[in-house]
Amino acid sequence: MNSRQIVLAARPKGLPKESDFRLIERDVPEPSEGQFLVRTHYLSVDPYMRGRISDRKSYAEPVAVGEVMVGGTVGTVLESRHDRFKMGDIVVGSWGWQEFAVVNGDGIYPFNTSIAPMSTALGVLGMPGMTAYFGLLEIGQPKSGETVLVSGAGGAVGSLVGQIAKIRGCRVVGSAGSQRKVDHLVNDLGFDAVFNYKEVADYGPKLQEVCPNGIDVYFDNVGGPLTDAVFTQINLHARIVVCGQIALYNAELPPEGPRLLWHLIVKRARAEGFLVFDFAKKYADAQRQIAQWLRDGKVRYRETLLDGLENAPRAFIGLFHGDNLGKQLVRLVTD
Ligand code: NAP
Ligand code: FER
Repeated sequence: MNSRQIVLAARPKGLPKESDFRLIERDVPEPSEGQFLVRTHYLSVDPYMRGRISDRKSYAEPVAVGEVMVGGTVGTVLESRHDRFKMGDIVVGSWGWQEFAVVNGDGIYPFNTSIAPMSTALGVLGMPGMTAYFGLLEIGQPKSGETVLVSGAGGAVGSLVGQIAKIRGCRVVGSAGSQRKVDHLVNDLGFDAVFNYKEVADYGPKLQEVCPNGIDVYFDNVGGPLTDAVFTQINLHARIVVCGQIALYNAELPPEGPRLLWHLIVKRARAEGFLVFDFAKKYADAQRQIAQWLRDGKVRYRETLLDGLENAPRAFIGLFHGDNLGKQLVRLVTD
């Protein structure tokens, strides 16, 4: 049988373009012993993919030009010659931007859709959910009454960070790139204050206005000039959770910003980077807790869907324009 796939056509320079990707058709072999055939229902597009398609050394080899794009996927087993997976199972894994794939089960797990719909395996109950949970609770260590600021607050990670910080009794402030996101975060998710960073000329006074008691935890999804301004507003023993730096992912030369580590000395503060994968052994605990919060109505999530494999490059590029509210997914099959 044939499967459509998206392959990397060229290494992007700066902001990726649709022409950096190509749609092709390839034959999918019959599964042999120990393998099974999966059909992709949803695929994830994530900011980290910008790093995987550049030449930069990373935790994994970059995607080669001509190779299928990497990425989280969820779907159903169509045919199986594997002992642990049978036809009809719903599975989550990382078989990339393709309609069908033959896989051996490594890194593939069953997903229980009685908890939440299949798509959440890539969002609130998936990698972004785990990032928010461990990044905030283990690296940020928020305490009741503290002020938590989260940048990129309208996205998959940021929107959950803010809600978990509210559950922990914090005052939660966010930054996001559109009025629609600001309204959603304040009105639907209970953020205490949110500002549209695109409409702020000078971040210092804005941060003083929205964080009158200073900043105890900064969960940074974006980096760049906003993060520079935050360094000047942190409290004694503040924690800066370095989760993402999306404002810099397309930069061809690293921008030279102000050098701000002085503030860490004066405030005896900590800035710590982390990778979600380091918490893999504890994912099941976090999933149980987030599922409970979903059932109790304490956590809500949004998804932004684009239909059709051919739209995966557009969905990915849209992340850098802020097109998504909540988790950006590509839907290949309607549930
Ligand atoms: P997301 O927030 O759902 O989507 C990306 C968002 O980034 C966009 O919607 C856009 O929102 C914002 N953005 C894009 N360009 C920007 C810029 N120049 N300045 C400020 N904001 C910009 O993505 P996500 O999956 O939740 O990931 C959020 C961050 O966490 C990313 O930096 C990602 O790399 C990081 N992350 C880290 C780990 C880890 O293990 N450390 C794991 C997962 C994710 P606006 O409308 O607000 O601009
Ligand atoms: C991310 C940003 C960076 C992410 C992972 C990385 C899983 C890791 C990069 C590296 O190891 O080079 O959003 O999400």
